[in-house]
Amino acid sequence: MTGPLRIIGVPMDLGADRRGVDMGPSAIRYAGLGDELTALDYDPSDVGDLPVTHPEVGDPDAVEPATGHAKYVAEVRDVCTRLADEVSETLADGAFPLVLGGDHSIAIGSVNGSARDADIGVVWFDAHADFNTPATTPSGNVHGMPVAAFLGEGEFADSDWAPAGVDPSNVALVGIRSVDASERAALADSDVTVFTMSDIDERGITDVTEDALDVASDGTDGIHVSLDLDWLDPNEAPGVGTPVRGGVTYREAHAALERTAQRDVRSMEVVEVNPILDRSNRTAELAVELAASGLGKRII
Ligand code: 4U7
Ligand code: MN
Ligand code: MN
Ligand code: MN
Repeated sequence: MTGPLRIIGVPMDLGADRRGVDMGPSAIRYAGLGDELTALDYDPSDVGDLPVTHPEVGDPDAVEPATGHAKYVAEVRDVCTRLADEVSETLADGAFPLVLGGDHSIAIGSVNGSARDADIGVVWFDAHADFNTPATTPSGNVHGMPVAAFLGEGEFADSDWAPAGVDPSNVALVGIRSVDASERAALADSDVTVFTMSDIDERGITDVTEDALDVASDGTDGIHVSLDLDWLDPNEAPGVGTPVRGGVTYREAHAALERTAQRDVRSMEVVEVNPILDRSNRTAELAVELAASGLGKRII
């Protein structure tokens, strides 16, 4: 890769319970993202942050699609629509879109934008499956739903949240260790490929990542990489709202992103960094390092 790259901040916290994740884009920039990308020979430009309504202003009870519970869904939809336009324009201009979250609900926008003029695969590095729907969610939080949303699962069927250009057989979840019972059933019925932490224990991170990248590459024009920082063990990445013990190590995370950089990566997002819960901006610094590995940084 290298070449023009556009940084798109999305200070979204409407899809999660913990306030503070809206400061993620600032913390990631402060951790030196721009300089790191310039050192990698990218030509980064920063479009700033998309405007996001504050929770005090929005309507937590808005429910859409019609059944179930999805907090702030109207505001999330509005932000994701604008983000999809921004990502798709960035690609049309020949630049690489790097999206900074914000909670993981923004992936609905990133994926819709990346898939607008292409068939894409998705590699989802996360502790969670993010496969709930408004009817199955235990929390009502949209950051637990983006994969179901962009694949048109359940109440998301026939909605404009599901772009034509993403086939479930090209979606791979990696490092999963927290799955709700309803998500487990829905995943078993779907063509999504799930690589759990146990798969990583048994087969090692590089083999598992290569398989996930194969799933996402098969017959597609490129890969969208979605990195939720709670993918890592909380000892490594304390600044996240929904930590789950037993995540990947620092080295495993880099190894996975280094493999990823060898493939046809079309767009990327780093999400769920919460500076309020962090220690000395450690998780934001990690986000910068991992983005750099995913964009081609090598030790030598
Ligand atoms: B994240 C959860 F119930 N599954 O739906 C839910 F455990 O984007 C957590 O991966 C979702 O951080 C976590 O609320 C969303 C819960
Ligand atoms: Mn806010
Ligand atoms: Mn997530
Ligand atoms: Mn997660």
